Amino acid sequence: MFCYQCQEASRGTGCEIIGVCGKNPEVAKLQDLLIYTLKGIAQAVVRGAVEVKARQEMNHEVINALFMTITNANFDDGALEAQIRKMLSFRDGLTAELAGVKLSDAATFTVTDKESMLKKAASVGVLATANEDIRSLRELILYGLKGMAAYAHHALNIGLEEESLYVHTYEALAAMLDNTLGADELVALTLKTGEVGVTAMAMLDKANTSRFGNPEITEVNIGVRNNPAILISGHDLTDLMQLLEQTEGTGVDVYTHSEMLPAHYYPAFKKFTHFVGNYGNAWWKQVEEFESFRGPVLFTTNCLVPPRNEALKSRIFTTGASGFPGCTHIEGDENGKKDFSAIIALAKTLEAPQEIETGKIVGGFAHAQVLALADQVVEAVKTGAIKKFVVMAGCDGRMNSRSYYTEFAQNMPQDSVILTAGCAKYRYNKLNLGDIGGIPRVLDAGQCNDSYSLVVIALKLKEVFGLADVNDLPIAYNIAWYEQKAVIVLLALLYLGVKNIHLGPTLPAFLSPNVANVLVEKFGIGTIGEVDEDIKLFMA
Ligand code: FS2
Ligand code: SF4
Repeated sequence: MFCYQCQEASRGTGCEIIGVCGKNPEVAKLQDLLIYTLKGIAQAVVRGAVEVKARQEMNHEVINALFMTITNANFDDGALEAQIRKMLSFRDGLTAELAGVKLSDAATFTVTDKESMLKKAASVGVLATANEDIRSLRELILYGLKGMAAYAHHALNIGLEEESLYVHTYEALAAMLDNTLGADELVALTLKTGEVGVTAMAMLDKANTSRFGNPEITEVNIGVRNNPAILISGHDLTDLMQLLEQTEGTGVDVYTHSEMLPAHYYPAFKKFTHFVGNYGNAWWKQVEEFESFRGPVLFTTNCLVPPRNEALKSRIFTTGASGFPGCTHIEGDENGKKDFSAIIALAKTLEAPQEIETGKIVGGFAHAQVLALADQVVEAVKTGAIKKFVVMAGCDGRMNSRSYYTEFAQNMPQDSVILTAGCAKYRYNKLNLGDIGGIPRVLDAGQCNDSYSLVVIALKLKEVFGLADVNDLPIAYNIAWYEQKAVIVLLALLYLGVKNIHLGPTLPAFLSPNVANVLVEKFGIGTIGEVDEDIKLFMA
């Protein structure tokens, strides 16, 4: 196996024996073959000038397949094998219609069983591209597509989709098989991927807010009640809605974990009195927090950490693109309806959660809420009460070096405000950093996809202050990344012209020195250093 798609890639270069995330070589190889199969489909679509709009089912499964390969989403070899077979059948149905179209191996290879899949996978993974710069750009685009696919998947669950996203996905995946494309063409394709990333995030924002209302300032309880309960993690709000509807009146409470926290900010979820609060912290703390929670856990997406014992495994359920062998997976019917009765029945037999914290955290500062406070915010900037905003969106992770973000937040000057989204917030959202004239110093917009809200806010401020360039605003970008959704957020920001983004705690292993140089020279991308020095730099 070779994988270097996330920030925790072994030794900062790549996982080769087993993933730091727990992904085993078999799963890694099946994911490689699944991606290769998608490239074959994409080539057939592009070369055969296939009408994308007419391939709804295939489009949806391509998005689902990409999502399944995101870090910490799916560790289930059986599910990946089944998805490869499904995609091969789409591919073969498609190529059968394209007589005379010249296609390469990705569109024509055959496998019979898992063994032949693993054999084939060995020659089609990341390292199959020999030139390290081309490989770097191809993987940068691919990881952006994976992140975009996750957002598109959530929007689709609410009923929204955009043909242009599928068209770009096919074009970009097909381009990865085209050895005539050089670095310049791939850089252009990278920015184009950022553009469709903006489209995907805007679409998901529209889907979420039209279905669940606009997030509003909310105090979220972090303590517990004395009822049996279910913990829901991941990002999918339609799964949460179904779980809340099915648990209503059963005596079973529901709590969010990690990236599901922002669900509390939406009006549609507030009506459920058994939707108690948020339990715990970012994804990587689940190892200990699921023990003390004591009830069942439902994963709607990543980030899943492989459960260490059978007892915990029996309490973990997965749905959507997530999966883990031995954990019960709940499929939806053709209308997306899911039956969570097994989780509810199990919850009733288990103890109430053990309290690990008490109090409240405040969030809900997505674009509509912040724009409703725009006069207050603009006034605070004009009077100098707020001198700087620092966008600290992105992901949290296990590395000790991420304590940088806590220290950074603690030591920022009192006249500065953090804009956040994603699970990165858990490094500082319980610090009680105070407020500036009633505006909290940590403004949480929501999940990582709600970084879109931060962009909307920035563009609005640019307009209000009559600035020509978004980079002239008093906003600095200190983004923490971990998995591929942060990659699409980064590409989206680059596409929108945002410069001088700092990315930490380390730069991606998949950036070759030359590609990293392009990002430094063209976009002023940097990494992080010492907290004190960085604060001086960001506040300048
Ligand atoms: Fe956090 Fe994991 Fe949100 Fe990422 S829970 S690192 O999925 O997408 O962020
Ligand atoms: Fe390693 Fe990250 Fe890939 Fe997992 S996803 S195998 S930790 S690089």
